[in-house]
Amino acid sequence: SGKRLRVLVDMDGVLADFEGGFLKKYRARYPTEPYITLEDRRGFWVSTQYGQLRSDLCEKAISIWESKGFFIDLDPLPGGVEAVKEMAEMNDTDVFICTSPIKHYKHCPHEKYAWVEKHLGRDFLEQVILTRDKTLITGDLLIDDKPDILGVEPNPAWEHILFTACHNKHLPLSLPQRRLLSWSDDWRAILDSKRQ
Ligand code: UMP
Repeated sequence: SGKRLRVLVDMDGVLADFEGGFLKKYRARYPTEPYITLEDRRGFWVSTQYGQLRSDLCEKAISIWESKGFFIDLDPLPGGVEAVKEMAEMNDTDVFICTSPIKHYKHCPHEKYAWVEKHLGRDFLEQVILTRDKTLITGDLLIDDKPDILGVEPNPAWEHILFTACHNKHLPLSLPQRRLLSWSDDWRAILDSKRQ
């Protein structure tokens, strides 16, 4: 009984393989330049770590995700599409995909919608929220691989569940933060823990 559960699910690094897609296209476009393996990734911002490797590599990294085709070509992460479809079918449960587009808006917003249509179906376009400030969106849960989700609202409605990614797996969890290790982990128990 009680009210409906609202789950917000991030896209890059949670449903779509941003890190894998980036590294593959970076190495193809800049085959002689140094790169950072997924094992050596630290910090949410890829551009920052590439800039630390060599200052000019920051803009080379950015050129990859600003290119046409980058976001639509991202592979789904294992189990993510299936989990979101199952979640959406659950009683008293609303699922939204909550994702931040890059400011170079020529391709990214379009391709994020196209990715959802391709992998989740046309009806799922109703569930897409594009925002640069996720603290404004109300929900019970936000499943997201970014460790610090900040914005103008100091007390967001959601509990942030940190989705494990190559760049955050070494971070100590700042209690009481909870993690989802992958889509094979028990996401159903996390949803149940928030139901009234
Ligand atoms: N992004 C950058 N720079 C980086 C890494 C990612 O601009 O170094 C972009 C990709 C996504 C957005 O569009 O940031 C992250 O969105 P969320 O996963 O927080 O929704």
